Amino acid sequence: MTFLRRTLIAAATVAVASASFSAFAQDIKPRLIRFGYGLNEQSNQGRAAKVFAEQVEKASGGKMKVRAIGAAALGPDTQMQQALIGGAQEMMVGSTATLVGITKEMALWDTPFLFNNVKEADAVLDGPVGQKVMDKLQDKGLVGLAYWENGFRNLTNSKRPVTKLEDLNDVKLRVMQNNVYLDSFKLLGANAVPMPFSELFSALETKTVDGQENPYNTILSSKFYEVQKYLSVTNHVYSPWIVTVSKKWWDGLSKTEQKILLDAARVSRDFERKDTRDEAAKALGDLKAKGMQINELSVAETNRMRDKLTHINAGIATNVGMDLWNDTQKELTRLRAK
Ligand code: 2Q2
Repeated sequence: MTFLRRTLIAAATVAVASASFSAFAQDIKPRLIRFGYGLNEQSNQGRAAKVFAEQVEKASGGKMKVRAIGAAALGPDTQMQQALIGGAQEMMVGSTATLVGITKEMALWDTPFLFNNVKEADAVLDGPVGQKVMDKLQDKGLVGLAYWENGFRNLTNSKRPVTKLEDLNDVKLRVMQNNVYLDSFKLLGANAVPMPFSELFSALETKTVDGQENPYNTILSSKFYEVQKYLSVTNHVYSPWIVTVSKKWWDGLSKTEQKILLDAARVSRDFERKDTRDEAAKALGDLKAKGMQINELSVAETNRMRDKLTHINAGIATNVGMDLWNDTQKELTRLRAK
């Protein structure tokens, strides 16, 4: 092929691409999106934030730029939420548990042992119940786009292996800033202390707290194995993350721009869930290799824990509303009958 011919073909390709693009190009303005998150860049949260950024840039022909800012450099979850509400920051991903002070319905996801497996979690979160909870954010100045997976939470501490509830008695345990978590671990006998995630590593290191609970992925990526000896497999609750947008800012976007963000949130969600599950499947081996001592809980002890925690369900149901609570139970019964 001659040089001229190659050049002509290249020029024609560009022309076709920009013609199909220009149909909606005027709907896309140059935008800078600050997308904050709390874990580090090497975490499952960081990897998925990168996928989100790439998707948005690709779909907007490079006009919408996402600056993904991790490690709570824009502040812990609660601070970023306020920045979104005020319009000082565009987007974030964080725990649903830290949103409960803004949207009480989010406490539904804090219900201990709500989901038996990730299939149930995906079905409920991506179904009508999950959407209903997400839509509640809009009255408070936030728009929810997708639920990502944080995962099933497990207990670590530096004092002793927790094999029975009594082992928790004098353990100072960091929990998220959320009353359901606070009440749950008090009920289990621990000395529960609410604290933002960004302060957790150093609190564990200095023994300000003895323990914490998070999915395997986070125990690995945040290097908690350096300051925690014991891991007890409790799987006491499934914890979602949620991608949110400042409503103030969102309302000024065109439909095309909004769709680009929603689609990218869903693409990154699918990537993130798979990535998280792949990592979690190998994580126990990795954590053992890093020196952690891991113990399972006996069926009898797991049942004791479940029974105790059942006592807080009535309070959650009242707080999120009986209709929402019953819809969730109905949906779970339907899924389990399949
Ligand atoms: O224990 C926690 O706080 C974590 O499970 C969350 O992942 C953390 O708060 C993230 O939302 C930080 O972005």
